[in-house]
Amino acid sequence: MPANLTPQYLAADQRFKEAVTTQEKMEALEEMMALLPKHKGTEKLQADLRRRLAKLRVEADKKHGVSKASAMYSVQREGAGQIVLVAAANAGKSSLMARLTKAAPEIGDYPFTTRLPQPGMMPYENIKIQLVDMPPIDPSCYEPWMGNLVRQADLALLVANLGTDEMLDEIESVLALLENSKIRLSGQAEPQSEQAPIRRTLLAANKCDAPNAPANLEILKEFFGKRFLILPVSAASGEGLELVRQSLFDALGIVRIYTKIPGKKVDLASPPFVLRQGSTVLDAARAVHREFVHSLKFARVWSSEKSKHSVKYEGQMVERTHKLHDGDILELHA
Ligand SMILES: Nc1nc2c(ncn2[C@@H]2O[C@H](COP(=O)(O)OP(=O)(O)O)[C@@H](O)[C@H]2O)c(=O)[nH]1
Ligand SMILES: [Mg+2]
Repeated sequence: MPANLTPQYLAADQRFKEAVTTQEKMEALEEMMALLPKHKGTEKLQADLRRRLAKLRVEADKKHGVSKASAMYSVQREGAGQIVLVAAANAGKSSLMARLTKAAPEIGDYPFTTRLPQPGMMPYENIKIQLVDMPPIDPSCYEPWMGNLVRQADLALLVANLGTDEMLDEIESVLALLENSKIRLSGQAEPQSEQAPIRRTLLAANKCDAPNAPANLEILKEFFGKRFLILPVSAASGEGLELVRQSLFDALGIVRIYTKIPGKKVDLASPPFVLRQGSTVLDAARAVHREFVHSLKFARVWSSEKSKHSVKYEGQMVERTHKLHDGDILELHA
């Protein structure tokens, strides 16, 4: 090292050695280049710094590129829950997606029209639920990001094609591919296991309008009726769509809670707070405002006309630990 380096240069050199991120390293190197006295004796060092900086820039670009790609294959959660559609090619995922949401996915009677995850919002009464259309789960195009999306979602909608005699093989193949990625689809909300995350799943039996559909539906029930709730549906005719919508909401395991100000009427048209089933008054208070967690003295509960719970509440005082039901109206007293 040349002898005439300033203390400032040596400090920057020290920062470079301690830097962890590429960004920090690049900043330290740039500073060193600026502080380095430019003369014959430092030419080799100048060249060395330039080379190191160039290498880091390439590294940073690469990293940036990778993060852009992974962003393309992940879906920002929105709404009251995230549901992924999984199926072999041509089962009618994209057609169902178009029917249930306002998204406009590509639909084709040739396979593999959908290459990226396509989110769309499904309205359900006064809330919106996110559906994510996916490329077919097929050995020829399966990629790890698809499994990751299924793993991260709240629920999966497995789509069977009642219009083909390959129906069972297709379903088996989808289940096997996911299980290879350590994801098990199950009709039950089973406890999670370490080895294979279990994704709760409903089975949509699509194309129930097809000529061979009744026979195939019987076969499907025989093989998968115990494992999954089967929902016959037709994206083409619209038959069964309402039941799919309703069943997806039910399986998400969420409750909608309305709040009212003491002495005022509740506004059931305003968006509700969406909480997990089993949530308590305290959980709802926390969702309304963090401060309530400390200041909450008591609460009153009413059942709204939207409530399907057998017990009707009419303003009873309840404890913080009281469990809420879908459609409940809550008045919080601090
Ligand atoms: N008969 C009938 N055809 C359907 C139905 N749903 C989708 N299709 C057709 O099946 C083909 C594949 O549909 P698409 O939604 O692209 O399937 P994806 O590959 O699972 O996304 C298209 O030709 C659709 O028109 C249905 O309910 N009944
Ligand atoms: Mg598609």
